[in-house]
Amino acid sequence: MNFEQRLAALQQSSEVLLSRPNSRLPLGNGVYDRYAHPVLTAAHTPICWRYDLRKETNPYLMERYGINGVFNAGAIKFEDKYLLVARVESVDRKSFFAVAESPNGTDRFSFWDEPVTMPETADPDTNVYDIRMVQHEDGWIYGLFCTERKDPAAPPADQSAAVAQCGIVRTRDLRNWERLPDLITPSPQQRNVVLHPEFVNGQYAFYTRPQDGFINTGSGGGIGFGLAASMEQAVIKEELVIDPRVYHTISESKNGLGPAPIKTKLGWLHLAHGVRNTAAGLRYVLYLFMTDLQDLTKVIHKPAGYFLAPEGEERVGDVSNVVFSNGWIADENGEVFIYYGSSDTRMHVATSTIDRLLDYVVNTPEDGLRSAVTVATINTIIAHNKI
Ligand code: M1P
Repeated sequence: MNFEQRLAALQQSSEVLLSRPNSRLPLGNGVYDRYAHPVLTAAHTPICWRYDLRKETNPYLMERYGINGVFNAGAIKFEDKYLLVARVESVDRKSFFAVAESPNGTDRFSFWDEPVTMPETADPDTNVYDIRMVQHEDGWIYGLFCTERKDPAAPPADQSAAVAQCGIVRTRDLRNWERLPDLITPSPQQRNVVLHPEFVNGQYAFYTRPQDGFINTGSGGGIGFGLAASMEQAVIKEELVIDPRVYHTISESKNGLGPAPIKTKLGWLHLAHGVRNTAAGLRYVLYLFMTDLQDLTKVIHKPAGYFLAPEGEERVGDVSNVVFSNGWIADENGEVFIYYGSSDTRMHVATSTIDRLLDYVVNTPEDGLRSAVTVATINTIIAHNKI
């Protein structure tokens, strides 16, 4: 294949992928529907990002800078388009953000021309990932993400110790981004920080995930909550854990909030991830819970176990057995698009409705924390079905 033929083949395969329709898988579990294809993969990134397309400088038309994965995207509906602000990871292991848009939320996602050029602070980020997009009632669209830097206290032999903190940007159009100072909290490490969309007592409200170490939560962990007076230098003085880790549950090792919660007539609907350790490594699943409309720190419903766990190809990837969500979109007609990354490799969508999610959250029994309670719960369902 000569240069021209190879270029035509590359362009054609990209066009086929980007225009591929997605179809809802049959039956489902009644709570949500999965789809046949991932919505974003490394192959969805434009070929002009990965290839030098000039024959004089790239006669073999080889990839110059490969993309390893596209996953853990923030999501927002903007100007009638479904936008994903994806975590794109290149072969050098660095993540960055890039916006992809779809006309219907389930297929034909295509990246904007260039990735996001994220402004840095005076202390440059080594790696940025897992952005949560929120349209705040103050008028700005905020992006809260994890910024990771080498741990300055680590001995030279340790080249993996890092400090994770919450970086903050804001925008009005997702093209021009203003970087704000990193969030200051009482915890030495933060990931999975989310901005609440409304003011609380005139302050900005945050969901946090305090932890002692970069990977391990240490003695604390859980989903925290705190208030800050301003976003220009956001400082949380007090963090209250509202959804702690619990022994022998899906979030025994750690948990973290996903996207910003959705306001419903019954309460704030939250999507989060829970992590437990297994002989095969960490297993990440998604779960839902609801907090009180007035008291955001009060969990009023929490169904037992997971809402969505990795299945089929979702189970395999760079970090296998992981589903992770930091983006969902609730449409005016009540439809909900749940975007989730699988195994730190690709992005998927599942669809549901506010009504179905409320039914699930309110009517699913809570975790009884013992096998005997699980059997009793199932026996109650069986008994009702005999009547
Ligand atoms: O590799 C699994 C996930 O690990 C981290 O999540 P958490 O902070 O909850 O441990 C993040 O790096 C996330 O991006 C990743 O998917």
